[in-house]
Amino acid sequence: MLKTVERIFTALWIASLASSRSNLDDFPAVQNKLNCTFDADLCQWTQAKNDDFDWTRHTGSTPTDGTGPTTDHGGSGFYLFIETSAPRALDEQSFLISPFIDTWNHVTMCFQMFYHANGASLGDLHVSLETSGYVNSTVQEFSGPLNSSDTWEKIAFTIRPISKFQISIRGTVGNGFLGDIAIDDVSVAPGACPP
Ligand SMILES: *[C@@H]1O[C@H](CO)[C@@H](O)[C@H](O)[C@H]1NC(C)=O
Ligand SMILES: *[C@@H]1O[C@H](CO)[C@@H](O)[C@H](O)[C@H]1NC(C)=O
Ligand SMILES: *[C@@H]1O[C@H](CO)[C@@H](O)[C@H](O)[C@H]1NC(C)=O
Ligand SMILES: [Ca+2]
Ligand SMILES: [Ca+2]
Repeated sequence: MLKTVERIFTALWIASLASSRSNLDDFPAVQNKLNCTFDADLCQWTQAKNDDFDWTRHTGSTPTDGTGPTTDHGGSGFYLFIETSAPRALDEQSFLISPFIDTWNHVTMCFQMFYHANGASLGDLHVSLETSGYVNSTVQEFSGPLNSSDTWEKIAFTIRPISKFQISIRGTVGNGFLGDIAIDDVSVAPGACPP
């Protein structure tokens, strides 16, 4: 009797291990969840609802002269930006959130994104990797450096998640309407980011 129960539990344990292994995202699945040019849509990224406003998907120049890009990073597609004209106010925030990624512990990958920060009253751009589960905290983050040149700049940081995670991109409104901050071409590649 005991032996049978033991066997059943062992079988159940092996089955659950096998199913949790097959549920993990392999690297192509991770890229499918994170890579996005924003040219057609937001891919699998979503607009947070419990924040102050949404990212705007746009092509060409932003509506306000003196801020924002004139084209997307690719040259003719779409990008996302925070429109900082009225009714936006100082320190309001918008979050773009990736799907949850569940992959092998300590898998190393390089997260890359382009941003454009041009204007006299820029707020802040903050990219963070958030874990879920036991600890609800930011484990890796990137902030700025923003500057006022009319160019697309690259952000790249190495990710080594220790559990299920998602990436959150936060744009914050600065002190005025010349603060459009744009993002484009989010992607992830295997291995650490090149130095
Ligand atoms: C974890 O973060 C989420 C999203 O910010 C929040 O809704 C939730 O309440 C947090 N949970 C805990 C235990 O802090
Ligand atoms: C802005 O970015 C450009 C391109 O990377 C760089 O050459 C320049 O030094 C930066 N300016 C400031 C003030 O950080
Ligand atoms: C994701 O982006 C990486 C880096 O740019 C690229 O090498 C890879 O082919 C892309 N994968 C998918 C599924 O789009
Ligand atoms: Ca684009
Ligand atoms: Ca929002």
